[in-house]
Amino acid sequence: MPSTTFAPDEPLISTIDAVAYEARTGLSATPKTLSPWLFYDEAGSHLFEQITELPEYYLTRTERSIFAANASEILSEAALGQGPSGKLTLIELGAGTATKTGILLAEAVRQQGSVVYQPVDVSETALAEASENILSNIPGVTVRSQVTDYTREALPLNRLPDTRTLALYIGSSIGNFMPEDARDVLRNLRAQLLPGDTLLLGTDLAPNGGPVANKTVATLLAAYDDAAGVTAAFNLNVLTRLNRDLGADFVPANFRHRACWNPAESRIEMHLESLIAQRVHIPVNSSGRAFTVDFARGESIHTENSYKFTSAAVDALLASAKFRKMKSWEDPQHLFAVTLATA
Ligand code: AVJ
Repeated sequence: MPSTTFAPDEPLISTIDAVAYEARTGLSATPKTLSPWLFYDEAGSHLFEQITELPEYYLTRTERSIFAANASEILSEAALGQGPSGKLTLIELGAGTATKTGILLAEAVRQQGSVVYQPVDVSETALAEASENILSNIPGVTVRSQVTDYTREALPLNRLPDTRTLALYIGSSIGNFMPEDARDVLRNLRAQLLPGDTLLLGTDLAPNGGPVANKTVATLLAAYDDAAGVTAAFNLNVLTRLNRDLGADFVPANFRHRACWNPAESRIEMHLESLIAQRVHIPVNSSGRAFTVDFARGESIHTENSYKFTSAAVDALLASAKFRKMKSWEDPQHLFAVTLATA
């Protein structure tokens, strides 16, 4: 599918259709659910950026520190087997504003003189910010951004002879998917890569599950329920989005943010819990007809899963998608892992 452009406050009809479809199917299911991609309208993308800077949200800064400590090794491993005149091209799935990627791009420029960077995201505004950041801070990078839902559409892999592609799937984005879906996303990615291309996967590690003590469940919960209430605002913003995009009449103050650890599934769950018994009207749905949603007091909408992996689980996930693990790096506290695998 070709790249599409739209003003952030004026989504494509097809975006509204997708929002309507999610709302109708998710809110008529038992238990009620909404897909996490709905978080990322302009306000939600901005709130997510704020989350990444919170003291409790260790993920972003920890992954950045792993890149900073190991960029040279990561890039040279990924470039192995490349032709003599070839250069590594970096493509990033779900790039967002690409704040951590700069470290890897600067190292790629150091190693090979220049680099082509292809950020892919569903958010046009995030991509615009990504290219601006990269272009003004790292000379030698050519940015080719593309608005694409990488879970459904083909990746814009522009290949030059002799070059290898390094696909970045970082930030624990894979953690949003149920295990089989995560495997399918990686299989789909691998099907579009050539032998010798590589994947760099960033995963948040499970609490005290592996061979070493790393983080407590309390640390994990705080990362998803911060003291300043930014994550609560991020979660509740999905209701504001449904109001705007579909003309729904959610009163966000009638819901509260809840984060919990599900040890059986090894995931953090985010929910929006209805504080009262209430009925919500949604005038637009995917078949163009209005519908209503009833909430009992205490009933919740499950809005996100964020899976946490042991290093064995990362290996198993990669193997299930037929990637071969090359090497992985962790921070000294074993909070987060970055794994390089070949297609
Ligand atoms: C962007 C999916 C990696 O799961 O940690 C942050 C989203 N949700 N705080 C995550 C998120 C609540 C984030 N990912």
